[in-house]
Amino acid sequence: MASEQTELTAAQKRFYEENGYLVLESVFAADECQRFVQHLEDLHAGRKQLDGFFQQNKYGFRTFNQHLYDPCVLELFIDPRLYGPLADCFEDEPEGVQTMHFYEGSEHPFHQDQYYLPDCMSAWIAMVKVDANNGPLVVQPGSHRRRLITQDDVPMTLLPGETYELQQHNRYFPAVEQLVRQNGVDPVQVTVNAGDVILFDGKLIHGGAKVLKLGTRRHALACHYIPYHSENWERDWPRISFDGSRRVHYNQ
Ligand SMILES: O=C(O)CCC(=O)C(=O)O
Repeated sequence: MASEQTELTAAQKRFYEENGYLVLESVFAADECQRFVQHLEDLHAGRKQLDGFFQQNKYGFRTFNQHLYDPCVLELFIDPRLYGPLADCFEDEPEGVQTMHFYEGSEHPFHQDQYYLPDCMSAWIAMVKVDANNGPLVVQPGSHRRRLITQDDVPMTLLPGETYELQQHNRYFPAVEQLVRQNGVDPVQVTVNAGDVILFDGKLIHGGAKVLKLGTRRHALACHYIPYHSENWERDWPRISFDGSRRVHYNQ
């Protein structure tokens, strides 16, 4: 059964503020997750056609901003069950800005999402059981209250001959690794069941743990949001409210 929680309890809010993340159990029901996984597998295998469907093989197989062309993803992205918890964390209206659907564990090195999307936070929806075998999220608790590495610290501008991947691997990820050591707190793996949602702060240091059972599926939809009053939006795709309305710029 999916839970009907509309806002966070005081204890959940305290945990989120202290640790920078929080697991909400059974937000989505098992049959909702199964239908979603089947949809994604049908698209992957070519059994279903969808205009715009595109998978990247970058930190595992994944799609990027599928909500912009797939109503199934959009529906989950702005599902009313996510609204209360997100609004509670932001203390503002959440607007959806980005999705990534992961077919498998990403093994993504440690990073902070606000390096890429200022002011953001995430709702990471597990569509299957995620444990040590298939590459869970790994987080450094409390790191959201320490330093944020920004593009002023590690510019995104590429050096001569540098690719984006090299910028990340040679300059950005090492800077975050150093911060992990400075923060001095042991990272933890967050294991969850299908239908659970991990909320996490955009300053929290996190990544994808090593996949122990190679070839296993790890369907998870990573949803990113920014507060309605954030002026930090420079992308050319829309900010989407939970009523479905869209705007591209802050002042629209
Ligand atoms: O799902 C993962 O393994 C990584 C997700 C992530 O890094 C993100 O959503 O920012």
